[in-house]
Amino acid sequence: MFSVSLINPNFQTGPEHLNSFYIPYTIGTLWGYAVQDERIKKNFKIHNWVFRRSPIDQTVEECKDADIALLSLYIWNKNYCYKLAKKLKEANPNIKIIVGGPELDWRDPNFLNKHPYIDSMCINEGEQAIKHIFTCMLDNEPIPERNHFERLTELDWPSPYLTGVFDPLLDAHPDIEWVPTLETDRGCPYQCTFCDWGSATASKMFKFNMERIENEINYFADRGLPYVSMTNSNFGIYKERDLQIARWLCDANKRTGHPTGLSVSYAKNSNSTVVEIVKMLTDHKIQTGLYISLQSTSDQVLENIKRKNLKINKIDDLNTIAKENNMPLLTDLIMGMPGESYESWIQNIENVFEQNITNMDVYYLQLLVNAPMYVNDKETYSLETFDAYDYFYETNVERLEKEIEEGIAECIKVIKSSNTLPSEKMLDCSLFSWFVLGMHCLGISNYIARYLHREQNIKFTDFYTGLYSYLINNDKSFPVWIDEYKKAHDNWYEYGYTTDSIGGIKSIGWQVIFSLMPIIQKADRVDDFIEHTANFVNSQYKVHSDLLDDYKNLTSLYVKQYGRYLKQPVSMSLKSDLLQSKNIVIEDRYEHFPESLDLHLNYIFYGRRRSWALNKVILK
Ligand code: B12
Ligand code: SF4
Repeated sequence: MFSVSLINPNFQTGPEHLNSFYIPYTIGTLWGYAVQDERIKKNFKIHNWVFRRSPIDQTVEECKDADIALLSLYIWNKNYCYKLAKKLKEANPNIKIIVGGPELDWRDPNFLNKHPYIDSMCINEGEQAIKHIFTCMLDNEPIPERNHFERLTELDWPSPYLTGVFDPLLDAHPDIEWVPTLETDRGCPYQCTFCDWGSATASKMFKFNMERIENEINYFADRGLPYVSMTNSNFGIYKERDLQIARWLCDANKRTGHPTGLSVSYAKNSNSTVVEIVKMLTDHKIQTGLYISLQSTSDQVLENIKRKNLKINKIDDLNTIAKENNMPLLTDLIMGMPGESYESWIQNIENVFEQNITNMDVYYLQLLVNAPMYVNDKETYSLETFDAYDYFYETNVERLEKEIEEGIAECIKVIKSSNTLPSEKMLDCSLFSWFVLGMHCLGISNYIARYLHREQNIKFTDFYTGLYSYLINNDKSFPVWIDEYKKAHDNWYEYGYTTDSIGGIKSIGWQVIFSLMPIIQKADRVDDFIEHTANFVNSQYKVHSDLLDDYKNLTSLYVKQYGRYLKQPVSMSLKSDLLQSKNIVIEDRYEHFPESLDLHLNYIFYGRRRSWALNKVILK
């Protein structure tokens, strides 16, 4: 009998207090495929699971008596896995070390020389490779050093959830809020250059059978797992099938109360099905709106990253559909893409706001080692990167420094500059995004900016450029925060993480861009910034004082402020045409009232996609 260590270590995910970890699905599904073979089933058993980054020596102890270690390499665990593999081999020279996964640097011809403790590597899909390796072991044949199989076209092996593969693991950790992965199909017809999905992009899609999917959803719900993470590249691409899957998710929610959340990537070219799915999921409160990854609105950039001509780029069509279906539209943009300039970045923001989309995320471009952009485009666009650690360690500098010392710290290559965006311009893009994310997307100036755009044709980005200068000259803290932001940003670029605070808020590398509202709220200065905005508008544009009064009174209630929660709905009569409606009611969106300011500030960040920090304004 051979014993196997199944290793896919991860960081904790989501808000700290939830103690959430991903179920190690990938390695479980490989196991599920292999044990279909009766000989393998009889002769191989699970020695242990590794799903989190426990201290290496502890993990070595747990795994060292196994005959085989299967390690799944992702960007979040590669260095930990290499170190673990090396130490395992030292502890047990007979153990067979097998690696695979998207972060495997298989293009490097010296890979196995660099990592002599690895016995075998598997490129791209791993199911057939594992089965082959296990069979070689049973037949006493040497294991190939390099395995590369054609993709599977029939995805019909038993689910690791349904065959109970994970049950002992889940049962052993009742304190953990487990996150399951739902895989309903594999592959993607597109080839976005920043994406690293190995052989699965620019390729045919294959499907898992529906019975398996329905039963998996029920398994998650019956276990009370609140959040499901889907692997689909294009959910909604198969109309009937994907609608049915969404229906099952909703049915499960109705029956058990779970799942209550879902992460999924929608089809890029079939808007109507996607909208139907999202409508169903939002009606059941599993999702909060139509989330569209725009990445950029610039034709040139979209062409450079091979995302042109996708229907999701038609933001105005999407907005119309979202409106018709009374569904919030959410989007994200990626900063620093090939061909993006400061001007085109500002235009991106204008384009998004013009569509009345206020729920927006901004991310920095990441370069993944196996992504076409890294392999082919780095030189063409002079893409300079730095190693960012904060994605995994957040502000836990102590842990990061310890892991750097141990040689197991994980990082992501994040864009620093390109031939169209020198690093000082990148900082300008970042600062402007920080400003509009705080002021517009989180409510302080949103209603008045939209009014001016609607009634006086004022460009959003002109309005915000003016307001930014006004605040620099008229607020005592704002220029200080900007200096602190610049310093934190510089340090992030230089060291890959920061320990700086901005306005008393600890900044975390990439999350810094979302920090303005928490900064303002920590200082209890929402009303000051509303007042500043009103004064700026008064000095710059022709508007009636009634309008400014309405704007101030409404916004003070619209922004959810700690200690001033709307435990009852509030009715208001407006004197102006700010909202084109005289009577309104404002109420808390989720009736959720955290007991401490720190929790409140945390929810501003974690709840941003579901507009947690914005009270609901209902026109009567
Ligand atoms: C779910 C998911 C997540 C989850 C976490 C998942 C988890 N289990 O921990 C969340 C949402 C947290 C997440 C976050 C991120 N993710 Co993610 N994520 C995915 C997603 C959608 C599915 C992964 C999955 O489970 N797939 C199903 C398995 C079965 O497929 P697979 O991973 O391709 O595995 C096959 C092969 O690689 C191989 N294989 C894998 N392991 C092994 C091991 C052995 C021994 C063998 C033989 C073979 C083998 O066989 C498998 C089956 O054929 C993928 C995209 C995708 N659709 O795959 C991205 C993906 C894995 N994520 C990616 C990235 C970049 C990120 C982020 C860095 C994004 C960001 N902008 O911050 C973060 C970092 C997370 C963090 N802080 O730790 C990249 C990974 C690139 C890389 N080189 O690792 C991917 C590929 C997305 C992409 N298209 O570029 N992610
Ligand atoms: S980003 Fe999404 S759509 Fe683009 S290639 Fe990757 S999986 Fe496909």
